[in-house]
Amino acid sequence: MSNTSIDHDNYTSDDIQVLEGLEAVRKRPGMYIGTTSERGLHHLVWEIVDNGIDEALAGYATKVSVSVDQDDVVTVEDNGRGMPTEIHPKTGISTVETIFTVLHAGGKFGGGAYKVSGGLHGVGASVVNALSKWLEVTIYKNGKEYFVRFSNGGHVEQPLKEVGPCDPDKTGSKVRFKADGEIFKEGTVYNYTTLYERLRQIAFLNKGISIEFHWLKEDGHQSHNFLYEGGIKEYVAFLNETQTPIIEDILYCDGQDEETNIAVEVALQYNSSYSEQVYAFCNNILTPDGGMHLDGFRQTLARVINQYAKDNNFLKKDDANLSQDDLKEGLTAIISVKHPDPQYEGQTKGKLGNAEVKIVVNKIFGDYMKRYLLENPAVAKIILEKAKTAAEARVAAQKARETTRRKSSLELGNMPGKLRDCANRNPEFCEIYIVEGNSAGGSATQGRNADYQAILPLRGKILNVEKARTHRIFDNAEIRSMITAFGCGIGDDVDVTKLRYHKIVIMTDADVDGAHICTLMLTFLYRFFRPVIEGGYVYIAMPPLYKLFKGQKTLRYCYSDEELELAKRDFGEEKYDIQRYKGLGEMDPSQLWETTLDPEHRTLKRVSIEDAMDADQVFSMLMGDEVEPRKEFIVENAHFVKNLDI
Ligand code: 0R9
Repeated sequence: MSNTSIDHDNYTSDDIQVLEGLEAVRKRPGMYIGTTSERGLHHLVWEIVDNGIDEALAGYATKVSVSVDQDDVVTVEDNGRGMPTEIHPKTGISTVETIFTVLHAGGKFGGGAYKVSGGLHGVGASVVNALSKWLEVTIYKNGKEYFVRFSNGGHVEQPLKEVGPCDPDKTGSKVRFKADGEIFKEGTVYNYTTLYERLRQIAFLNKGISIEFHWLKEDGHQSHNFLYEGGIKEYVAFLNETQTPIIEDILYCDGQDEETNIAVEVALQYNSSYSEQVYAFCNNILTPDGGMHLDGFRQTLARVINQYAKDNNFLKKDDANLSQDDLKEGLTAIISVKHPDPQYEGQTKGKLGNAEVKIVVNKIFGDYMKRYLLENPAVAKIILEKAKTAAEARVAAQKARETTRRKSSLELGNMPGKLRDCANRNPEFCEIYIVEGNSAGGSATQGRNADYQAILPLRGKILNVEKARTHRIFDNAEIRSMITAFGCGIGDDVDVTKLRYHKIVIMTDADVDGAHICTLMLTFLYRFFRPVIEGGYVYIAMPPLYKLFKGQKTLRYCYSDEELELAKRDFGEEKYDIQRYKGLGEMDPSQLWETTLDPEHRTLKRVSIEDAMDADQVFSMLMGDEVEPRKEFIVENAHFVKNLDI
């Protein structure tokens, strides 16, 4: 843990800055947690978990546990030193009350250290308190148990007091809270999968820290303990579970730069696929747009491998270098840096801007990689051969791309034959529905508003992007139609300012095949149009599952089983029939408009980069070479994959 330790010794309660009241947080929660949707709700959990992780990274705790109970009360507990309980000189109240009631109080951690929560969100405990119906803190230290309770947005209800003795060996902090339903209007119900996946990710990113997850809700109790002694090395192994590694080792290095206090960890392995899974993190937060840590990694990998190739006659003196792209094929890697003062750039703040990080990654990863190749010539040879093949394919792809580009110039009239374009030419107002199947495509074309809604029907399944090399992808007619219709280029050439529609809506049947096509589409978009997803331009249409009707009259459309139950309750004794929609094809154009196309009534789910990442994972597994995980998935999800032809 030495490479990630934080010096807390210089921290005194005086450093706490008293800034502003919690009322401001309740007035404009979005300013502090981004959104009050389900995402914002989970943000509260991450804030408190981050504080526990900070204590563990400081070397004082080994465990953080998270529980969610029936009533969506969250409990986070660590076994660290216990939060400070003494009276704070500036405020005259206890330090723990201060950090939970004063905005930014937890903020300044001595300086020179990195607090993982100081990253993208890092708003602190007081914001969680402000947005909670009630919040309780229990502290165990010096053989005593202390307790404080706040309610209604952070008001002290029960000031800190000693409530009894505790086991003299027990130390730690426990925070319990119930999010405030008046702030989180969409509800305070947590999502099992969201919590599970992020907690597992935090455990992967912080080797040796045990993270327990207890889900104590009616839908079935579950407990997990995530503990990875190998950290991101195990993360890479996990990502490659669905792949066939072509080298046995997972390369791993870590180190810290004393001057800047930047800590770097890199793990990588090559597999037999043609796609890459490379994720860069700063202070435990994914940076989807990369930045200096990722640039440093790619640059160093290319530099070291090219040098090795030249030194060992894999490349002749005058041969062109292998490019960074050539080294991407089949690469699975995690780059994780910890920085005391990270700067995030870009519209969505998803890019690490600190230039010094690149230098540190260059040094730490470069030294390691150079030595690894020298000591493992057999592995070096495998990587070089893979990269050389990729370089040849790249030249072929370039040619194919030029041909496609010529064929798909943006001139009007050059649009694909199947595209039913809209009249409006302002992308901001334009939408394109990618529709599964011809009959649904026909209904959608008739039902849409042709001024701003374009329809592109897809026939059959799009090409298996996992197995196909880039240049083959350009041969596929369905894919070419999409590339042309979007108009923004593909892969590294994507320019979202040229995107012809600001809403790309995937519309598939609400059945197994539909889900499969949706996964395929997301994977394709994730691999080749990532900035379009990141820009928030991709949506999934949610067609209704049921119609309640009486004779000719539609009473209500229901978009989920829960909604159906609600409707049944609402209509009570009244007589009505229920139709279950099996596919989009069953709806006539006007119904399709009413339920799925009309902006006034439709439900669209915006696709986040995490959704796309998940789709990509599932997809790799379903399409990859490894049979075992696929079998497991199919057995586990038999109801879902029954008719899947893969
Ligand atoms: C349940 C999640 N855990 C926490 O929120 C948590 C905060 C925290 C902490 C300290 C120890 N454990 C913690 N768990 C701590 C203690 C001391 C000094 N620094 C940190 C100490 O005893 O001297 N703190 C987080 C912020 C603060 N403490 C502080 F600002 F109050 F100091």
